[in-house]
Amino acid sequence: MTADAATRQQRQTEAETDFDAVVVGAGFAGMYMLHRLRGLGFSARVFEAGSGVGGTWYWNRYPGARCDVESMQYSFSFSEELDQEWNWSEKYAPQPEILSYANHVADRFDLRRHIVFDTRVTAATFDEAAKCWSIETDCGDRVSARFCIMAVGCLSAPNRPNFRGLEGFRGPIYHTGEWPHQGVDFTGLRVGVIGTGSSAIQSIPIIAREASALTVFQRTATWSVPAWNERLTPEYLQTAKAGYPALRAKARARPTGFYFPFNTEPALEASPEDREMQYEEAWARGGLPFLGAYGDLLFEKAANDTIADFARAKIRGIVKDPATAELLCPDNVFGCKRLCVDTGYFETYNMPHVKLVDVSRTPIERFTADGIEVDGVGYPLDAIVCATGFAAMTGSFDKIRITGRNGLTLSEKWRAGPRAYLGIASAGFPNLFMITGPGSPSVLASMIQAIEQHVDWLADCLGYMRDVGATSIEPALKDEDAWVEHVNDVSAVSLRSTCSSWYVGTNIPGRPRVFMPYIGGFPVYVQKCNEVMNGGFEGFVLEGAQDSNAAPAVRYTERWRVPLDIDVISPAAVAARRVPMV
Ligand code: N01
Repeated sequence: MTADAATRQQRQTEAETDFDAVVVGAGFAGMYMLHRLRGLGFSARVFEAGSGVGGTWYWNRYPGARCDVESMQYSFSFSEELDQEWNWSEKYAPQPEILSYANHVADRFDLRRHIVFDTRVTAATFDEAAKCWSIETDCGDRVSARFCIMAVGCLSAPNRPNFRGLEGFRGPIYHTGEWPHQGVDFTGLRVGVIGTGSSAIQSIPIIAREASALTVFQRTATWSVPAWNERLTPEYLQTAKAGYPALRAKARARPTGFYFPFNTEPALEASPEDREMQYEEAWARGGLPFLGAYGDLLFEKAANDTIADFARAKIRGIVKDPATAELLCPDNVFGCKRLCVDTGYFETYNMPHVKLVDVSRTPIERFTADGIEVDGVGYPLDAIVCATGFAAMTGSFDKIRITGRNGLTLSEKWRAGPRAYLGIASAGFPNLFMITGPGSPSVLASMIQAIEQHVDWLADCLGYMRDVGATSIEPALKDEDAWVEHVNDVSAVSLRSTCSSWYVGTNIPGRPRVFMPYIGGFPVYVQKCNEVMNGGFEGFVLEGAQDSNAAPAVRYTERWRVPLDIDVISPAAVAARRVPMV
């Protein structure tokens, strides 16, 4: 029997079956959720649109794709054996290696037989009488489950701007977030790249090496810090693995969910000479930790100006053509949009066949058969790469018709911005959960740690519901409202809320401007989740529980009960404390 036929047969066999849980998506979130559900003895089915596991790392195969959180930390932490047996080859792992890791996890924990691939969930409808979800797919499946868990990813719905004349372009158009699996050979081609976010920053230097001409269309100049990527030696791995449990514990206590040196001193209290030295040292370490040079950089504009000036000077020092250098110098808050981490990005503009086109004042007018037109000037191209990002945080939910109580759809409820208690569940949608949903640290923490914490919390929650015989759980509206307000309040104290970015949804025309992730810091958030659980799921309404006062058995959440140590908590958490916790 072929693999396709086997999948089809499996789907038919399963079509009549009820599950305790259906999980949507087999990225890191879906895989770990499945592992925990199976460990608790729940029946579960995962539906995955792709042909394999890995989520983001399955789809984003563009040249140069790699993680910008160090690989030793961008990995699951739930299994000490897994930590010890896997060897990362580089400081920042390339996409194929992360995908291999995802496949290794799927095999090691025997996950595949519960996953149906090549199948996209199209609808999920709550049956109020039966208190369960009916889930439909684009392959005609219809299954029911007590719990429906959305593991759909924060950056999984590609943003494809509807440029005029798009269909008339003669060459291929690629999106970095849905890259062809067989790869693309740009040798000798005139290539256009639209966008200068993380995906573009990583792919541009590599595409430039192949293309005969490369034109980058930039709407907003980007802040980027060198990665200084390197191979990891066996000695390094041995030492790092010996200290793995301690590293994991330190990471959990950090606002970002991953560990790096962080100087909590304010930049504004340092002398200009000391600041320069501090920035040089942080630049030499490179990567996202550059923002840890001082504690007030994302809270005081004057402090931010000092790091912005330093980084602009670096760009001017690298890029030889002064006009191009000026165009590449951002004028917004440093680190306001997601900071980029690069290898040779700015240097690429010194290559004679690479051109930068400013589309900030005069946007891309249209695609023609032969290329792109801006301000009446035609740029002839053989291939176009849209590195235009994603409908972040809510885009993947919008693709599924999710209908809760009284026929209300999630899209309708979220029209003015997402509303979810703790970023885990939304009132009116009982037994529906989201992993790293809007209102949780998610994209502002290391994704895998954020995922693990949510999954562990959910596993304990579902275990508790079974222990006390509860049939449904959903947030109380007043607690959800208070949490959403708190998320907004905290975001207002950070400079990150001041610019237009996918954090606030404004990268897509027409979307409401709402700061979607929770910026108060990972440990502050974890503490809130722990308190909610300790309090018998405070802020949630449980139906059908025989003894709802029974203390929840903490099976998996225990490892997230890290002490809140103010010395290691960033200004994000300190800022959160300026606003009363709900
Ligand atoms: O997307 P982006 P991305 N005309 O939204 C431009 C994660 N990630 O895929 O800034 C012209 O950042 C847009 O311009 P502007 C990471 O969290 C991680 O690069 O809106 N330009 C912008 O320059 C990251 O932040 C890794 O003015 C248009 C670009 O397209 C997130 O994913 C690697 C346009 C989109 O940038 C998203 O990154 C990759 C238009 N109509 C991604 N529309 C690592 O771990 C959009 N743009 C390293």
